[in-house]
Amino acid sequence: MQQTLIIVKPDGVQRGLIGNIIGRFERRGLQIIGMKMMRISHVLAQEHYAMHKGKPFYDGLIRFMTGGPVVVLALQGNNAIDVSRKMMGATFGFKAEPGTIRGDFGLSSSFNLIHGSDSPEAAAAELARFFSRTELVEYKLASSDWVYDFSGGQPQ
Ligand code: IDP
Ligand code: MG
Repeated sequence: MQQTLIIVKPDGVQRGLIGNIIGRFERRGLQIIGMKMMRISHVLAQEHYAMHKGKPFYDGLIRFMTGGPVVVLALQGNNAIDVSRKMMGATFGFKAEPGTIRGDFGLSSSFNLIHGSDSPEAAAAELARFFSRTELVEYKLASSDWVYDFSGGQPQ
């Protein structure tokens, strides 16, 4: 089972979309193993978006991500990283397919509602960046026996 880090960005919080966005991941069958509301500090935002430093949108991105509270989620499930990225949709809202989070709620290139890790390496680093070990909760999700076929021992 793979884990990934999701952030409902400040626009998602302020537009009242927290529940809708989290609900989509829940309904898909992904397990929430960590969740909190927080304000991202300047230092944390710079660390999280270090790969974009120097790009024209970088300063605005840091202002955006520190401009209001966010909700961070740790999700677990089969192919959680790829599945979540597909559910988010393309980076720019005006290009994202309907049915995706950005494609259903967004039109902007910068205010695009959600962040999701884009690789196993990024997920590991981002989960450690936003959650302490004790904030990630291990438990059996009751629905998992019907989300996956466990008849062969392994989830299918
Ligand atoms: P991603 O969030 O889909 O992985 P990235 O290319 O990693 O997209 O960019 C990180 C974030 O930076 C985006 O989610 C978006 O908020 C912002 N961003 C990316 N490209 C642009 C741009 O061309 N203009 C304005 N903001 C941008
Ligand atoms: Mg990215």
